[in-house]
Amino acid sequence: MSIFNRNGSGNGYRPSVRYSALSLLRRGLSGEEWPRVWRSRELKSSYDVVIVGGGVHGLATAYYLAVNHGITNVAVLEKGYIGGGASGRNTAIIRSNYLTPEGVRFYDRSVKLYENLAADLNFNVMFSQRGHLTLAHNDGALRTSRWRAEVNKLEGVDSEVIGPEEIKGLVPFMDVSEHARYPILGALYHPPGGIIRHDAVVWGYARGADAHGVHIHQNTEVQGVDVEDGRVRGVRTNRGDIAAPVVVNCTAGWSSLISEMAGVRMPISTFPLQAAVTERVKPFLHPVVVSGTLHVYVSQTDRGELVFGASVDPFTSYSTRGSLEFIEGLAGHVLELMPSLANLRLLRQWAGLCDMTPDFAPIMGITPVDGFHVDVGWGTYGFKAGPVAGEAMADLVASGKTPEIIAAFDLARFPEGRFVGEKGAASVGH
Ligand code: PYC
Repeated sequence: MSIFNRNGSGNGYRPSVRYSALSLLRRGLSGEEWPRVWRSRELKSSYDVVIVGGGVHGLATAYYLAVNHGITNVAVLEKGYIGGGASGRNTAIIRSNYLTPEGVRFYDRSVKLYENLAADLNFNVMFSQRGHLTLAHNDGALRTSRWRAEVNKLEGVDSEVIGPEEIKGLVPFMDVSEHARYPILGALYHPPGGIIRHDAVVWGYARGADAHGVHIHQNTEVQGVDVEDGRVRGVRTNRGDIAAPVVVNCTAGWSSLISEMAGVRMPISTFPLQAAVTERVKPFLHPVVVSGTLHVYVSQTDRGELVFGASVDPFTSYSTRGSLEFIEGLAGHVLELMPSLANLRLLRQWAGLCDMTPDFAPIMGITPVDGFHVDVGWGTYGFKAGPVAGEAMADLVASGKTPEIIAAFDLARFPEGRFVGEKGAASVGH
Protein backbone atom coordinates (compact mmCIF):
# COMPACT_ATOMS: atom_id res chain seq x y z
CA MET A 1 0.00 0.00 0.00
CA SER A 2 1.26 3.46 -0.87
CA ILE A 3 2.12 5.89 1.92
CA PHE A 4 0.81 8.75 -0.22
CA ASN A 5 -2.63 10.27 -0.70
CA ARG A 6 -2.91 10.59 -4.45
CA ASN A 7 -5.30 13.09 -5.87
CA GLY A 8 -5.17 11.73 -9.39
CA SER A 9 -2.60 12.82 -11.95
CA GLY A 10 -3.01 16.23 -13.50
CA ASN A 11 -2.24 17.22 -17.05
CA GLY A 12 0.02 20.15 -16.34
CA TYR A 13 -0.93 23.49 -14.94
CA ARG A 14 -4.46 23.97 -13.47
CA PRO A 15 -4.66 27.66 -12.66
CA SER A 16 -7.49 29.73 -11.31
CA VAL A 17 -6.58 32.19 -14.08
CA ARG A 18 -4.93 31.22 -17.36
CA TYR A 19 -2.47 33.75 -18.71
CA SER A 20 -3.30 34.68 -22.30
CA ALA A 21 -3.53 37.71 -24.56
CA LEU A 22 -7.28 37.71 -23.89
CA SER A 23 -6.94 37.65 -20.08
CA LEU A 24 -4.33 40.42 -20.34
CA LEU A 25 -6.70 42.53 -22.43
CA ARG A 26 -9.66 41.82 -20.14
CA ARG A 27 -7.79 42.79 -16.97
CA GLY A 28 -6.15 45.74 -18.67
CA LEU A 29 -9.59 47.10 -19.54
CA SER A 30 -11.38 46.18 -16.31
CA GLY A 31 -8.54 47.02 -13.90
CA GLU A 32 -9.28 43.73 -12.08
CA GLU A 33 -6.35 42.56 -9.92
CA TRP A 34 -4.40 39.44 -10.91
CA PRO A 35 -4.56 36.69 -8.29
CA ARG A 36 -1.35 36.02 -6.39
CA VAL A 37 0.96 33.68 -8.29
CA TRP A 38 1.25 31.35 -5.27
CA ARG A 39 -0.39 31.50 -1.86
CA SER A 40 0.87 31.63 1.73
CA ARG A 41 -0.55 28.69 3.67
CA GLU A 42 -0.68 27.57 7.28
CA LEU A 43 2.27 25.35 8.17
CA LYS A 44 0.82 21.90 8.95
CA SER A 45 2.33 19.56 11.51
CA SER A 46 2.66 16.76 8.96
CA TYR A 47 2.99 16.27 5.20
CA ASP A 48 3.51 13.23 2.99
CA VAL A 49 6.65 14.81 1.53
CA VAL A 50 8.80 17.67 2.79
CA ILE A 51 11.13 19.27 0.25
CA VAL A 52 13.95 21.37 1.66
CA GLY A 53 14.89 24.23 -0.67
CA GLY A 54 12.60 26.52 -2.67
CA GLY A 55 14.74 26.86 -5.75
CA VAL A 56 14.11 25.39 -9.19
CA HIS A 57 14.98 21.84 -8.03
CA GLY A 58 12.68 21.82 -5.01
CA LEU A 59 9.78 23.49 -6.78
CA ALA A 60 10.12 21.32 -9.88
CA THR A 61 10.14 18.19 -7.68
CA ALA A 62 6.95 19.40 -5.98
CA TYR A 63 5.32 20.27 -9.31
CA TYR A 64 6.06 16.88 -10.90
CA LEU A 65 4.99 15.02 -7.73
CA ALA A 66 1.62 16.71 -8.10
CA VAL A 67 1.24 16.66 -11.88
CA ASN A 68 2.84 13.32 -12.77
CA HIS A 69 1.91 11.33 -9.65
CA GLY A 70 -1.03 13.06 -7.99
CA ILE A 71 0.94 13.48 -4.75
CA THR A 72 -0.05 16.90 -3.40
CA ASN A 73 0.28 16.74 0.38
CA VAL A 74 3.71 18.26 -0.08
CA ALA A 75 5.54 21.17 1.58
CA VAL A 76 8.42 23.11 0.06
CA LEU A 77 10.44 24.80 2.80
CA GLU A 78 12.59 27.77 1.89
CA LYS A 79 14.68 29.57 4.49
CA GLY A 80 14.59 32.85 2.55
CA TYR A 81 12.41 33.65 -0.46
CA ILE A 82 11.84 31.27 -3.33
CA GLY A 83 14.53 31.46 -5.99
CA GLY A 84 16.72 33.59 -3.71
CA GLY A 85 19.59 31.10 -3.61
CA ALA A 86 21.46 29.55 -6.52
CA SER A 87 18.35 29.65 -8.73
CA GLY A 88 18.44 33.44 -8.75
CA ARG A 89 22.22 33.78 -8.88
CA ASN A 90 23.26 31.74 -11.90
CA THR A 91 23.84 33.04 -15.40
CA ALA A 92 20.81 31.17 -16.80
CA ILE A 93 22.65 29.14 -19.44
CA ILE A 94 20.89 26.01 -20.68
CA ARG A 95 22.79 23.33 -22.63
CA SER A 96 23.34 19.58 -22.89
CA ASN A 97 26.81 19.43 -24.52
CA TYR A 98 28.32 17.39 -21.69
CA LEU A 99 31.19 14.94 -21.78
CA THR A 100 29.87 11.70 -20.29
CA PRO A 101 27.01 9.74 -21.90
CA GLU A 102 25.16 9.80 -18.55
CA GLY A 103 25.52 13.58 -18.36
CA VAL A 104 24.51 14.17 -21.99
CA ARG A 105 21.35 12.03 -21.67
CA PHE A 106 20.38 13.71 -18.42
CA TYR A 107 20.86 17.33 -19.53
CA ASP A 108 19.27 16.59 -22.91
CA ARG A 109 16.07 15.56 -21.12
CA SER A 110 16.26 18.86 -19.24
CA VAL A 111 16.61 20.85 -22.48
CA LYS A 112 13.55 19.00 -23.85
CA LEU A 113 11.54 19.85 -20.72
CA TYR A 114 12.71 23.47 -20.93
CA GLU A 115 11.60 23.62 -24.57
CA ASN A 116 7.98 22.95 -23.55
CA LEU A 117 8.07 24.59 -20.15
CA ALA A 118 6.35 27.86 -21.05
CA ALA A 119 3.40 25.93 -22.51
CA ASP A 120 3.34 23.35 -19.69
CA LEU A 121 3.36 26.01 -16.96
CA ASN A 122 1.36 28.66 -18.86
CA PHE A 123 4.18 31.03 -17.89
CA ASN A 124 6.60 32.73 -20.26
CA VAL A 125 10.05 31.50 -19.24
CA MET A 126 11.72 33.25 -22.20
CA PHE A 127 13.84 30.29 -23.29
CA SER A 128 15.96 31.54 -26.17
CA GLN A 129 17.85 28.76 -27.98
CA ARG A 130 20.45 30.97 -29.59
CA GLY A 131 23.31 28.47 -29.70
CA HIS A 132 26.28 27.90 -27.41
CA LEU A 133 29.94 28.17 -28.45
CA THR A 134 32.84 26.82 -26.41
CA LEU A 135 36.02 28.30 -27.89
CA ALA A 136 39.22 26.29 -28.12
CA HIS A 137 42.46 28.28 -27.94
CA ASN A 138 44.84 25.31 -27.75
CA ASP A 139 45.15 21.69 -28.89
CA GLY A 140 43.99 20.28 -25.55
CA ALA A 141 40.75 22.29 -25.64
CA LEU A 142 40.17 21.32 -29.27
CA ARG A 143 40.63 17.65 -28.40
CA THR A 144 38.08 17.90 -25.56
CA SER A 145 35.66 19.68 -27.93
CA ARG A 146 35.95 16.83 -30.45
CA TRP A 147 35.44 14.29 -27.70
CA ARG A 148 32.33 16.08 -26.44
CA ALA A 149 30.98 16.47 -29.98
CA GLU A 150 31.33 12.73 -30.62
CA VAL A 151 29.64 11.73 -27.34
CA ASN A 152 26.89 14.29 -27.98
CA LYS A 153 26.23 12.95 -31.48
CA LEU A 154 26.12 9.36 -30.26
CA GLU A 155 23.46 10.44 -27.75
CA GLY A 156 21.49 12.30 -30.44
CA VAL A 157 22.47 15.77 -29.22
CA ASP A 158 23.27 18.44 -31.78
CA SER A 159 26.92 19.52 -31.29
CA GLU A 160 29.84 19.81 -33.69
CA VAL A 161 33.32 21.28 -33.87
CA ILE A 162 33.50 24.28 -36.17
CA GLY A 163 36.45 26.35 -37.45
CA PRO A 164 37.31 30.06 -37.17
CA GLU A 165 35.43 31.11 -40.32
CA GLU A 166 32.16 29.55 -39.11
CA ILE A 167 32.69 31.15 -35.70
CA LYS A 168 33.07 34.51 -37.43
CA GLY A 169 29.74 33.90 -39.14
CA LEU A 170 28.06 33.40 -35.75
CA VAL A 171 29.91 36.17 -33.88
CA PRO A 172 30.97 38.67 -36.54
CA PHE A 173 32.81 41.07 -34.22
CA MET A 174 35.10 38.34 -32.78
CA ASP A 175 38.72 38.45 -33.91
CA VAL A 176 39.32 34.95 -35.26
CA SER A 177 42.60 35.85 -36.97
CA GLU A 178 45.89 34.36 -35.87
CA HIS A 179 46.92 37.84 -34.64
CA ALA A 180 44.47 37.73 -31.72
CA ARG A 181 46.13 37.60 -28.30
CA TYR A 182 44.73 34.10 -27.80
CA PRO A 183 44.02 32.79 -31.32
CA ILE A 184 40.87 30.71 -31.68
CA LEU A 185 41.54 27.30 -33.22
CA GLY A 186 37.91 26.16 -33.30
CA ALA A 187 34.84 25.79 -31.11
CA LEU A 188 32.31 23.27 -29.92
CA TYR A 189 29.05 24.58 -31.39
CA HIS A 190 25.81 23.45 -29.72
CA PRO A 191 22.75 24.98 -31.46
CA PRO A 192 20.11 23.92 -28.85
CA GLY A 193 21.93 25.76 -26.04
CA GLY A 194 20.81 29.20 -24.94
CA ILE A 195 19.60 31.34 -22.09
CA ILE A 196 16.39 31.60 -20.10
CA ARG A 197 14.72 33.94 -17.61
CA HIS A 198 15.65 32.07 -14.43
CA ASP A 199 13.23 33.87 -12.08
CA ALA A 200 10.35 33.07 -14.41
CA VAL A 201 11.22 29.36 -14.24
CA VAL A 202 11.07 29.47 -10.44
CA TRP A 203 7.83 31.47 -10.38
CA GLY A 204 6.24 29.27 -13.04
CA TYR A 205 6.98 26.06 -11.11
CA ALA A 206 5.81 27.70 -7.87
CA ARG A 207 2.54 28.76 -9.51
CA GLY A 208 1.99 25.31 -11.00
CA ALA A 209 2.80 23.47 -7.76
CA ASP A 210 0.60 25.83 -5.71
CA ALA A 211 -2.30 25.37 -8.12
CA HIS A 212 -2.17 21.62 -7.40
CA GLY A 213 -2.25 22.11 -3.64
CA VAL A 214 1.45 22.06 -2.76
CA HIS A 215 2.27 24.32 0.21
CA ILE A 216 5.18 26.71 -0.32
CA HIS A 217 6.59 28.07 2.94
CA GLN A 218 9.05 30.93 2.70
CA ASN A 219 11.12 32.15 5.68
CA THR A 220 10.98 28.60 6.99
CA GLU A 221 14.41 27.34 7.91
CA VAL A 222 15.15 23.67 8.53
CA GLN A 223 17.18 23.43 11.74
CA GLY A 224 17.15 19.69 12.27
CA VAL A 225 16.17 16.42 10.58
CA ASP A 226 14.61 13.74 12.78
CA VAL A 227 15.81 10.19 12.17
CA GLU A 228 14.77 7.14 14.19
CA ASP A 229 15.74 3.50 13.59
CA GLY A 230 17.39 4.42 10.29
CA ARG A 231 14.24 6.18 8.94
CA VAL A 232 13.53 9.83 8.49
CA ARG A 233 10.60 11.05 10.63
CA GLY A 234 10.43 14.73 9.79
CA VAL A 235 12.15 18.07 10.19
CA ARG A 236 12.49 20.76 12.83
CA THR A 237 12.10 24.32 11.60
CA ASN A 238 12.17 27.84 13.03
CA ARG A 239 8.35 27.73 12.78
CA GLY A 240 7.77 24.34 14.39
CA ASP A 241 8.25 20.62 13.82
CA ILE A 242 6.86 18.79 10.80
CA ALA A 243 6.41 15.02 10.61
CA ALA A 244 7.03 13.45 7.19
CA PRO A 245 7.94 9.95 5.96
CA VAL A 246 9.89 11.45 3.05
CA VAL A 247 12.28 14.40 3.14
CA VAL A 248 14.09 15.52 -0.01
CA ASN A 249 17.18 17.71 0.28
CA CYS A 250 17.04 20.03 -2.76
CA THR A 251 19.33 22.72 -1.42
CA ALA A 252 22.35 24.32 -3.03
CA GLY A 253 25.05 25.90 -0.92
CA TRP A 254 23.81 24.32 2.28
CA SER A 255 23.29 20.79 1.01
CA SER A 256 26.05 19.16 3.03
CA LEU A 257 24.78 20.89 6.21
CA ILE A 258 21.19 19.69 5.69
CA SER A 259 22.39 16.15 4.95
CA GLU A 260 24.61 16.25 8.02
CA MET A 261 21.46 16.97 10.11
CA ALA A 262 20.19 13.55 8.97
CA GLY A 263 23.58 11.99 9.74
CA VAL A 264 24.44 11.60 6.04
CA ARG A 265 27.93 12.76 5.06
CA MET A 266 28.41 14.21 1.58
CA PRO A 267 31.66 14.56 -0.36
CA ILE A 268 30.90 18.21 -1.11
CA SER A 269 32.92 21.42 -0.79
CA THR A 270 31.14 24.73 -1.24
CA PHE A 271 32.68 27.52 -3.32
CA PRO A 272 31.25 30.92 -4.31
CA LEU A 273 30.85 31.58 -8.04
CA GLN A 274 30.62 35.25 -8.99
CA ALA A 275 28.96 36.84 -11.99
CA ALA A 276 28.34 40.35 -13.28
CA VAL A 277 26.02 42.25 -15.60
CA THR A 278 26.67 45.37 -17.70
CA GLU A 279 24.54 48.27 -18.82
CA ARG A 280 22.32 47.67 -21.86
CA VAL A 281 23.71 47.95 -25.37
CA LYS A 282 22.23 47.24 -28.79
CA PRO A 283 22.01 43.54 -29.60
CA PHE A 284 25.31 42.40 -31.13
CA LEU A 285 25.98 39.00 -29.54
CA HIS A 286 23.66 36.19 -30.45
CA PRO A 287 25.11 32.91 -29.13
CA VAL A 288 26.43 32.22 -25.66
CA VAL A 289 30.25 32.36 -25.85
CA VAL A 290 32.48 30.43 -23.46
CA SER A 291 36.25 30.29 -23.24
CA GLY A 292 37.51 27.76 -20.73
CA THR A 293 41.11 28.81 -21.41
CA LEU A 294 40.36 32.46 -20.64
CA HIS A 295 37.99 31.53 -17.79
CA VAL A 296 35.11 33.61 -19.07
CA TYR A 297 31.63 33.19 -20.50
CA VAL A 298 29.29 35.84 -21.84
CA SER A 299 25.77 36.13 -23.18
CA GLN A 300 23.55 39.08 -24.09
CA THR A 301 20.07 39.21 -22.60
CA ASP A 302 16.98 40.20 -24.55
CA ARG A 303 17.20 43.58 -22.78
CA GLY A 304 20.74 44.07 -24.11
CA GLU A 305 22.80 43.59 -20.94
CA LEU A 306 25.91 41.43 -21.12
CA VAL A 307 26.04 38.75 -18.45
CA PHE A 308 29.55 37.54 -17.56
CA GLY A 309 30.97 34.86 -15.36
CA ALA A 310 34.35 33.34 -14.68
CA SER A 311 35.90 30.70 -12.41
CA VAL A 312 34.71 29.82 -8.93
CA ASP A 313 36.47 31.68 -6.11
CA PRO A 314 39.69 29.88 -5.15
CA PHE A 315 38.58 29.06 -1.58
CA THR A 316 35.62 27.41 0.12
CA SER A 317 33.16 29.87 1.66
CA TYR A 318 29.46 30.57 2.19
CA SER A 319 29.84 34.22 1.22
CA THR A 320 27.61 35.61 -1.53
CA ARG A 321 29.42 38.95 -1.75
CA GLY A 322 31.22 40.16 -4.84
CA SER A 323 34.93 41.02 -4.75
CA LEU A 324 37.13 43.55 -6.55
CA GLU A 325 39.66 40.81 -7.37
CA PHE A 326 36.98 38.96 -9.31
CA ILE A 327 35.96 41.99 -11.33
CA GLU A 328 39.56 42.89 -12.16
CA GLY A 329 40.30 39.34 -13.32
CA LEU A 330 37.03 39.10 -15.24
CA ALA A 331 37.54 42.42 -17.04
CA GLY A 332 41.04 41.35 -18.07
CA HIS A 333 39.79 38.07 -19.51
CA VAL A 334 36.80 39.63 -21.25
CA LEU A 335 39.01 42.23 -22.93
CA GLU A 336 41.46 39.58 -24.11
CA LEU A 337 38.50 38.05 -25.94
CA MET A 338 36.53 41.17 -26.90
CA PRO A 339 38.70 44.32 -26.69
CA SER A 340 35.89 46.48 -28.11
CA LEU A 341 33.96 46.18 -24.81
CA ALA A 342 36.53 48.32 -22.98
CA ASN A 343 34.17 51.25 -22.30
CA LEU A 344 31.14 49.24 -21.21
CA ARG A 345 30.01 49.93 -17.63
CA LEU A 346 29.25 47.17 -15.15
CA LEU A 347 25.95 47.51 -13.32
CA ARG A 348 26.11 44.78 -10.72
CA GLN A 349 28.02 41.77 -9.49
CA TRP A 350 26.96 38.99 -7.16
CA ALA A 351 27.83 35.45 -6.07
CA GLY A 352 26.03 32.14 -5.74
CA LEU A 353 27.16 29.03 -3.92
CA CYS A 354 28.34 25.93 -5.76
CA ASP A 355 28.45 22.56 -4.04
CA MET A 356 31.33 20.82 -5.78
CA THR A 357 31.68 17.02 -5.80
CA PRO A 358 34.93 15.17 -6.57
CA ASP A 359 33.79 14.16 -10.08
CA PHE A 360 31.79 17.32 -10.95
CA ALA A 361 28.57 15.31 -11.28
CA PRO A 362 25.59 15.67 -8.91
CA ILE A 363 24.52 13.37 -6.09
CA MET A 364 20.93 12.22 -6.57
CA GLY A 365 18.76 9.54 -5.07
CA ILE A 366 18.49 7.51 -1.91
CA THR A 367 20.82 7.71 1.10
CA PRO A 368 21.57 5.28 3.97
CA VAL A 369 18.65 6.93 5.86
CA ASP A 370 15.33 5.52 4.59
CA GLY A 371 13.08 8.23 3.18
CA PHE A 372 15.82 10.88 3.18
CA HIS A 373 16.66 11.59 -0.46
CA VAL A 374 19.13 14.01 -2.00
CA ASP A 375 19.25 16.15 -5.13
CA VAL A 376 22.47 18.02 -4.45
CA GLY A 377 26.11 18.56 -5.45
CA TRP A 378 25.33 20.58 -8.54
CA GLY A 379 28.59 22.50 -8.74
CA THR A 380 28.19 24.99 -11.58
CA TYR A 381 25.54 22.96 -13.44
CA GLY A 382 22.48 23.20 -11.22
CA PHE A 383 20.01 25.53 -12.87
CA LYS A 384 20.06 23.82 -16.25
CA ALA A 385 19.18 20.52 -14.55
CA GLY A 386 16.14 21.80 -12.63
CA PRO A 387 13.35 20.26 -14.72
CA VAL A 388 14.90 16.82 -15.23
CA ALA A 389 16.05 16.66 -11.62
CA GLY A 390 12.53 17.52 -10.44
CA GLU A 391 10.97 14.96 -12.75
CA ALA A 392 13.40 12.21 -11.66
CA MET A 393 13.18 12.97 -7.93
CA ALA A 394 9.39 12.95 -8.15
CA ASP A 395 9.56 9.52 -9.86
CA LEU A 396 11.86 8.24 -7.13
CA VAL A 397 9.60 9.49 -4.33
CA ALA A 398 6.43 8.16 -5.96
CA SER A 399 7.74 4.74 -7.01
CA GLY A 400 10.45 4.10 -4.43
CA LYS A 401 12.70 3.09 -7.35
CA THR A 402 15.70 5.01 -8.67
CA PRO A 403 14.97 6.14 -12.24
CA GLU A 404 17.53 4.99 -14.80
CA ILE A 405 18.33 8.57 -15.84
CA ILE A 406 19.85 9.34 -12.41
CA ALA A 407 21.20 5.90 -11.52
CA ALA A 408 24.81 6.90 -12.25
CA PHE A 409 24.64 9.86 -9.87
CA ASP A 410 24.06 7.86 -6.69
CA LEU A 411 25.88 8.62 -3.44
CA ALA A 412 27.26 5.06 -3.28
CA ARG A 413 29.48 5.71 -6.33
CA PHE A 414 32.04 7.49 -4.14
CA PRO A 415 32.91 4.63 -1.77
CA GLU A 416 32.57 2.23 -4.73
CA GLY A 417 34.84 4.30 -7.03
CA ARG A 418 32.33 4.68 -9.94
CA PHE A 419 33.00 8.28 -10.87
CA VAL A 420 31.17 10.22 -13.59
CA GLY A 421 34.00 12.54 -14.65
CA GLU A 422 32.21 15.66 -15.88
CA LYS A 423 34.90 18.28 -15.24
CA GLY A 424 35.75 18.53 -18.94
CA ALA A 425 32.25 19.89 -19.66
CA ALA A 426 32.61 22.84 -17.28
CA SER A 427 32.31 26.34 -18.69
CA VAL A 428 34.43 27.69 -15.92
CA GLY A 429 37.79 26.82 -14.40
CA HIS A 430 37.85 25.10 -11.02
O1 PYC B 1 27.83 25.09 -17.12
O2 PYC B 1 27.12 26.47 -18.64
C1 PYC B 1 27.58 26.22 -17.53
C2 PYC B 1 27.84 27.34 -16.61
C3 PYC B 1 27.93 28.64 -16.91
C4 PYC B 1 28.17 29.28 -15.73
C5 PYC B 1 28.24 28.38 -14.75
N1 PYC B 1 28.02 27.18 -15.30
